[in-house]
Amino acid sequence: MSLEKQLERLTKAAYGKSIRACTDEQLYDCVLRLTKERMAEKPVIAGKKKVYYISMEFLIGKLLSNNLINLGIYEELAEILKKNGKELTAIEEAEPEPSLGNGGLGRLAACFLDSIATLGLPGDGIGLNYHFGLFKQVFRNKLQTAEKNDWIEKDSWLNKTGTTFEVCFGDKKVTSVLYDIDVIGYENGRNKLHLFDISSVDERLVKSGIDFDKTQIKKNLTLFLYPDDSDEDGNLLRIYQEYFLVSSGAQLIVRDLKEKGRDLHRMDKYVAIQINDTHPTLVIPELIRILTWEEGFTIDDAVKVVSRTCAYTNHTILAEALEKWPLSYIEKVVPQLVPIIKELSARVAKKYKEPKVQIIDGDKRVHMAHIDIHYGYSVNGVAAIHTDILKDTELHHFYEIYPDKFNNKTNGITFRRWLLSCNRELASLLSETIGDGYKKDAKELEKLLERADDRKVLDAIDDIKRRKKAALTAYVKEKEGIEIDPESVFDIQIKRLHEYKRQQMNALYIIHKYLEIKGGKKPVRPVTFIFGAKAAPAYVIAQDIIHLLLVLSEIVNKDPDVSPYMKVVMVENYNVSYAEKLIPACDISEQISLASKEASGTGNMKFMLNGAVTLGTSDGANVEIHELVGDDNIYIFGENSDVVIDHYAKADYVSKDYYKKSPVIREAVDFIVSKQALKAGRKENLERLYRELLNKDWFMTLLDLEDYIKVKDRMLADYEDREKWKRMMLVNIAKAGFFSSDRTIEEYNRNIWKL
Ligand code: 26V
Repeated sequence: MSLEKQLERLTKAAYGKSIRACTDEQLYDCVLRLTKERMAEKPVIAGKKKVYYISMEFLIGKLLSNNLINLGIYEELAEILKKNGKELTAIEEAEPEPSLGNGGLGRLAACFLDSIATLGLPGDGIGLNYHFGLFKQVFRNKLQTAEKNDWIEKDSWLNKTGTTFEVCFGDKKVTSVLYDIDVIGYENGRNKLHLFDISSVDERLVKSGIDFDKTQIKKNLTLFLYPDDSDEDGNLLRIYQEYFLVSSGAQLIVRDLKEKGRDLHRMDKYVAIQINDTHPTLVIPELIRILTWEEGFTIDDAVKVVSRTCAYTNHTILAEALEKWPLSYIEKVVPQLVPIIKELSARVAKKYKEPKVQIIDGDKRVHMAHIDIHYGYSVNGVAAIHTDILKDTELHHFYEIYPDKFNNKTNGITFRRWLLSCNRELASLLSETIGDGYKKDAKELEKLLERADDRKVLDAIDDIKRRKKAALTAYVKEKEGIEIDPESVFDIQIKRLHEYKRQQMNALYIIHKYLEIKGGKKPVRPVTFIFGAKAAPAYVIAQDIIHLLLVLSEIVNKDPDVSPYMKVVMVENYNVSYAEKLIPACDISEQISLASKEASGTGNMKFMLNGAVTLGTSDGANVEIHELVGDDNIYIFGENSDVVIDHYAKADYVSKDYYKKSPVIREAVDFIVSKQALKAGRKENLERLYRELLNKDWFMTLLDLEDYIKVKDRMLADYEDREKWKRMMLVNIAKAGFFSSDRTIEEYNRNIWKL
């Protein structure tokens, strides 16, 4: 049936109307159904061996545009709608965003599913069907507040499967219900994202905001992504969620193997399980439990085959982010796993005396990553520098025991979403200039280098940037009520709020610039500083940094001496959909984490692909971006990871010394508690932040501030050399091919999964 007929049939059936007579919301509903019908026709990707990517988060974002692109019907549908007086982009706005992840880790999982299907590899995601995704951020009195964020409508991408499993928490039994979302590869077949839900979930448990009774597990288990884990009930709920995920997932995997008549003793020949950070680690003891209790395996056989099946990805070296659960908590939630964990721990203790590699430590805490490393066959970091740090310092003792398990898989992003969908103009220009090949083989972007001196191509890239900046200007006006200058330089920092990412350093630069302008030193061109960031509700200093940014936004934007030269915008409720509008419009990509702390970053790759130039530290994937584009096409500043790691080892970083030494630093830091700032903001928050910077500054903001100011100023000056800048844009786009998640997935498959 023609696409138009199919859509017409759907609008008639659902609303008794023609396409033309439907509202955008009604059309979204019908286009959703149409897309799902088309996806269901795609063949399921099959093969002898399959990977299961198991993760507590899949930050899939809106799916309509991507699915249409991958099905190859985006343009045709847009045409049909246009003929009927409708805009596909307006219809896309009606889709709610499934924010089933916190940030990079969850978004990576979503990009990977796209690439696995695009490469035609058999691979499914296993996750949880949170009813409320990451909280909706609302600013009140220049402070972040959190509201619940629902995304499941009557019709959604979820398909009911009819499959259920029983999950036992000790002698408490609950029912796990499986929903599937189809994952279509770009011009390829279909895999699935399996999302488990608890049958007894009750949304009425939510009181105001995101508060709910954390003890009512049967009602709350799949209500929220990452509940506040600052108290014991929150921690226990987190373990309930983790076990619910892995038990449901393990049962699904075993059922699939048995249905296909596979010998479970050779499970590793048919299945690879990629464990996304330590959150799903319990899948290891759970599989061992199922094989020994239900399938008659000896413990030795079970341990052997599970260890050959599971592989672990580490996503952070931050100690506070590495899960260490008190054994007593696990005992409370899943007592049936405790003897298995103890046995796994005892086997390690018997073989290795080093305290740092034990599974259960002296305080009776279970180190989840240690289970993964001892009882998995692969351990990978997510960027070259990150993997090196794991080998050399954080996991050095493990590296000595298992050198062959360690490997690097530098992260990537799906170009379907982060270029073809979010920047259709740039994608068409690239097709005209170098052909369509880059869509399937991202390395072909390098062909663009041959045109690095071609005026027409350079101007065309610049022209697209202008159009994207104009579009963002209008959007920011509508959403935030702030007027920005589309001719200004757009300097953007969008990512979760965390001290190690150092949004506070950017804020200090803004203060510095503000004071310079007040002192009469006007920049040649205005600058617009844009931020987007959510902070964990219990993370106090992060809330204070958001407060400072909102205070600065008011002070700067309302000051008639300054606002013609600079503006500060903190966008509300930054999410994937907002990112898709911000990234194509960016000139300066802020990647300023303290060296050694950002495992990889993936926003840095998205910006580069869309022609922004990076201002960054030698951290995470910035290091590889630097290697690819060369010194002339990136702005690197700050101390490197060796120096930083050394400061931590010697505990010799004293922020106050930097404050005392430098009048520039002093002036900027003091402004936080100036009369002017205290008038616009809250004393409690600003003073706390000020004290933190002076007395602690754990992530060494002041260490790099002067260099940051210097290099950022140089970068802004270079922006005025328009020809030079355009060339930098082109080189960044041309070199971004390495960061396609297709490349990352090919590497995972070649070295780890071997599908
Ligand atoms: C978690 C937590 C939990 C509470 C305390 C503070 C804290 C800080 C960081 C984290 C991050 C956990 C893991 C994670 O999300 N890692 C991110 O993974 C991305 C995909 O590999 C990578 O690009 C980011 O650099 C890395 O931070």
